[in-house]
Amino acid sequence: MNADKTDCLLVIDVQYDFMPDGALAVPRGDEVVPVINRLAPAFSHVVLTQDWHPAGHASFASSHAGMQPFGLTRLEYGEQVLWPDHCVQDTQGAALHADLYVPHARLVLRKGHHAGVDSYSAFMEADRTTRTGLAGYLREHGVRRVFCVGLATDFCVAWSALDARMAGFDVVVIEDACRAIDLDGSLAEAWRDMSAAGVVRMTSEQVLDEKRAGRSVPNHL
Ligand code: VGL
Ligand code: ZN
Repeated sequence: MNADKTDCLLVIDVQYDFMPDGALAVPRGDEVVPVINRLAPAFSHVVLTQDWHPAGHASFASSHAGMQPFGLTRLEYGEQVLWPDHCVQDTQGAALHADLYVPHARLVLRKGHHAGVDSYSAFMEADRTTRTGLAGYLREHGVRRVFCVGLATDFCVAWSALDARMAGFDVVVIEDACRAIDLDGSLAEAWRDMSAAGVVRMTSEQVLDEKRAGRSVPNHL
């Protein structure tokens, strides 16, 4: 049985607005691109996501009078970090990085398109009710294990990894293929939550070694 058939590489939000000179810059965010380009050929199944907000989105500080980026507010569904305007639909900042080379990616999933609801997670929106459909898609294709990479480790990657666990998948986060925003300790908290949920942390070299050996990567304990 080829273990690769039940694996999916989930490439999260490798978009210009999350690059070092982007609107919501992730420090060294551009460094994930060559790492992901090395990883992707080892996976037959690759899914990409795009943060994809309408102008005036509820997660933008500019949509709330008197609020500044990186502040907190309360929306109908709970606390929301307010961000600079970013990844507005069909803008250059929302485009995938042109150097990302994954020609065999099967699906590009756009998230965060509901004006009043954020979606860090590729699986479930921030209201914790609305599903994106990704879990059903992956299940229909026989995927059992999801490898998460991209931006940002402590927001979209972590929320996607946690929701993938919740949906019953084995989950690996490939740490050197991610970069973090790290807002008030959010990175340490994200790793704590992911470890507690049974998310496995690996390096890209470990994953590529396992793939080359044709062995399956150890699952969560
Ligand atoms: C993200 C904040 C707001 C991310 C997206 O991709 O991690 N973070 N929108
Ligand atoms: Zn966003």
